[in-house]
Amino acid sequence: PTSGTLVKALPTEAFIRHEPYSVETRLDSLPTDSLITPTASFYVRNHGPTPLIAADTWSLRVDGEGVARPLSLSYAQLLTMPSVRAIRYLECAGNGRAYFDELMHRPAEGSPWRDGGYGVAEWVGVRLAEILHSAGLRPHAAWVTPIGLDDERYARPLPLAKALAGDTLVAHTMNGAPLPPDHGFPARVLVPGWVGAASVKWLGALEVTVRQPSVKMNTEEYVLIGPDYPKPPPPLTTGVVKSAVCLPWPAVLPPGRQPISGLAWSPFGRIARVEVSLDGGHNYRPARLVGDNLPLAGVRWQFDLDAVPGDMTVTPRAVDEYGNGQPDLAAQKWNEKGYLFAAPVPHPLHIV
Ligand code: MTE
Ligand code: MO
Repeated sequence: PTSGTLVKALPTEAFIRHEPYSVETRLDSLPTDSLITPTASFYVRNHGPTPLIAADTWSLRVDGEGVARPLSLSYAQLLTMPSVRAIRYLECAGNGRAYFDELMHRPAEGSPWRDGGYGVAEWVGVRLAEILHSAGLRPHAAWVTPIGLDDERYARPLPLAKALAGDTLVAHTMNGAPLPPDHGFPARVLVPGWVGAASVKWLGALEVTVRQPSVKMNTEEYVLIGPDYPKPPPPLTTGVVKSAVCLPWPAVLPPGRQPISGLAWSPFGRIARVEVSLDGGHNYRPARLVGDNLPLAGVRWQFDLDAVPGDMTVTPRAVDEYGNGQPDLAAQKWNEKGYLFAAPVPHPLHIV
């Protein structure tokens, strides 16, 4: 049986939320001297109530036809395994969904997120590879499906190569503390560079199989449905290069010269440059990169704005070290569920 029977038996008071909880990081409220999003400000995206799981009765089951020695790890065992530390961002696939409607005038289904479905944390965890190897991977193993202990048994299959990648983790620590319940206590998967949906929280099992299991999160949700995408709709994997302005929406600013700050990030590596347009995306000028610039985490940028009374927009766009950039709005593909919005966004400013 799955260790998750424990959760099913909990009374409803055990949930710290009774409705699916989704909140954006307020990029305008982040400390500017660090790339790390404080845990209390880190966006949350839950499909159901938050389970509150007791660490002392929790276990992680590793089994399936793809492993020779199925095993079960306790929380104490997980904590004593060799661990790695990684500063990585998570971003919801639906981050920026509001802009399909607001900028492309083609609404998409789902919550109208702007840019705050993004956060950077310092994670500590055990390499998923280390756990899989200790269960004895069989030669024909090809898929690893992490399964969550939340009500709907949230699951997202990972191809073996991605599961074995060096920084794919079973994370137990976020910004120096155990994961809070909303972020997956006692343990979650972290799949850097992939959409947040791949980073399964409240991890209860890892099932290793030869074929790709068919789960809702790969066939119905987190798939790209639209005229520009093949059928059947492909599941989402890698995220997109993004940039955002760290100001309220809209921002009210005084006239005069002043620094405007923002963030940019890439699922492939480091950001190489950020440019800013003041004419809605026709002409761009370089912005300065400031502070840490970390691969698969992000960088902060700054731009000196000469603000004149009236309405203005600031539109950033970023390019990473491999030349991956943001598509023009005209090249942004639309999809029904509003995933992977990547075009530059004109951020509205009222100068008074
Ligand atoms: N894992 C489980 N078990 N249940 C969920 O609802 N939501 C996913 C993913 N992992 C989810 C989950 C989605 S869509 C995202 S974007 C990230 O978790 C959000 O992680 P966070 O809430 O820690 O920011
Ligand atoms: Mo998400």
